[in-house]
This record gives sequence, structure tokens and C-alpha cells, in this order.
Amino acid sequence: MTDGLRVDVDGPVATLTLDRPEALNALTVELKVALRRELERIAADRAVRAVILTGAGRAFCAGQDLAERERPDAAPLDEELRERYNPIIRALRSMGQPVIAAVNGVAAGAGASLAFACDLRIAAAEARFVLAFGRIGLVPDSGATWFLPRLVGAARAAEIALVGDPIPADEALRIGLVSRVVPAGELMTEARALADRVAAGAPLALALTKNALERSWSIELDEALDGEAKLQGIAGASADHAEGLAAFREKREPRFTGS
Ligand code: T3D
Repeated sequence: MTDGLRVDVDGPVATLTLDRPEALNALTVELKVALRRELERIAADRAVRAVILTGAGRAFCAGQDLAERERPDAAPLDEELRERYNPIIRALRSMGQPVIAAVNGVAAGAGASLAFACDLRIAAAEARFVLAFGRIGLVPDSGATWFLPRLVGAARAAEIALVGDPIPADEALRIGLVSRVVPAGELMTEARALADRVAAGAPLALALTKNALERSWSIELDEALDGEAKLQGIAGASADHAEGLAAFREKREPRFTGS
């Protein structure tokens, strides 16, 4: 591991750890390339049914590595976003497996955006979110302006993005930015327990659910109803649906295969 990303696959759960603790896991080109590559690889791996994204040391991720940005050969900002950041966000949103952000510490700039783009967020009590862009004269990116209003509503999103005060974990829980806050020492155990529960679900149905939730933001109710009927047709024809019915009938846990 020289690119700053640690990948651990244990049973049906892949854990991706941003691992540059000396720079609060700030995102270098190498780390972004590795993260995109691993997300795309995992998306195609049917054996992986849930993903945990976390950070090593005291931070989740401090966003763009600012030392690298000051290098004369750094790519222009818009190019860096199009070529490196946006594909990571798209990969997180398009992969069928649910992704859990285990936010162990500060999540700043694009590091906060990464957490926002995950399907579920649980945080250590010490975690905080910092929309740090304004302090360096930039606009929120990597999906932050899209995710934030959807996660916490327009008024709070505006306050977070325009005022820029750090959001501590308890506040993040209160406004719905994270769904659980746990003591730091329990974060990974909790994240794994959550991942195991997700991984026990029917993979196709979960992927379709993730897709339907995503689409719901840009369509009217009528289209959503039609869409649900279509997706239910697909899920209903799956072997996993038959297995779910059999398990119910036989009063046992289902064993889903993803087919
Ligand atoms: O390509 C592009 O630029 C486009 C994409 C942009 C997306 C973005 O993410 S822009 C936003 C970039 N991120 C930031 O502006 C956050 C900068 N960091 C901070 O504001 C603070 O470090 C934190 C609020 C995250 C944490 O504060 P604190 O007091 O807990 O820690 P610290 O002392 O500031 O940092 C500890 C070390 O990490 C320190 O190094 P040192 O002095 O011990 O050698 C610091 O320089 C380093 N560090 C923190 N953030 C970054 C970083 N090094 C490189 N890049 C960073 N982003």
C-alpha cells in the first residue's frame, strides 16, 4: 500500500481505509486514483455486499491535499474535479452495494463530500464536519451542494455552506447528517455490524432500492410509482425473492445469492 488506501475484504464486507494519517488522510492524486479504482473493482465483485469507508488515525479525511495543490504541475481545479473527484462520487452512487461512511474524525472539504455521498453515515463522538472550502476561497464541490440540501434541508444546507462553522457529531445527528453517533472505540464494531446486516439482504433488491432512492429526487410521484412497479417486476422475478418467500414459510433466515 503506497497510494494511501488500505483495502481489507473480510467475508462479504470490503473496508476501504484512507491511510495518510500524517496529513489527516488528505486526498492526493495517487489516493484518488486508487479510491476510484477500488470502488469500480468492488462494484463488479458480486462477493462483496457492503462497503465501509473510513480513515486512519484521528481524521476521516481533510479533503484535497493542499500541499499537492500548490505544486506547479497541479492540474487546474476544474480538470481535477472532472477527472478525479467526480468519478469517485459517481462510483459511490452507482455501485449496487450500500456504502457506509464510518466517520472516525474530522471530515473537511471534499472529505465531507465523500461522507455525504455514502448511503449511510455513522460517526464517532469526536467526529466533525467542516465545509472548509470557503476558508480557502473555493466553492463546495464533489457533490456537496447537491447532497447537503437533500440530507439536511435547504435552510441548514445554506447555513452550513455559507457560514462554514464546524458541525460536531451530536449536531450532525440532530440534523440528520449522520444516523448514529457512537464512542470512538466502538465505531468500527458498529460499522461492521451495520455492514453485516446490509450484507445479509438481497443484493439485487438493495441495488434496485439504492437506484430508486437516487432517482426519486429528479422525478414526479407518477414516475416514481411506475418506476417502483418496474423494479418490483425485476426483483420479483429473482431467485432471491423465491428464497425470501421460502425462508418466511420455513421460519428460517434467508440465504440470498444475488441472483
Ligand atoms: O484539486 C482541488 O483542489 C479541487 C478540489 C478541492 C476539494 C477540497 O477538498 S478543497 C478543501 C481542502 N481542505 C481544506 O481546506 C481543509 C484543510 N485543513 C483544515 O482546515 C484543518 O486541518 C482541519 C479542520 C481538517 C483539522 O484541523 P486540526 O487543527 O485538527 O489539524 P491541523 O493541525 O490543521 O492539521 C494536522 C496536520 O494535517 C497538519 O500537518 P502538520 O503541521 O502536522 O505537518 C496539516 O497541515 C495537515 N493537513 C490538514 N489538512 C490538510 C493537511 N495537509 C494537506 N492537505 C490538507 N487538506
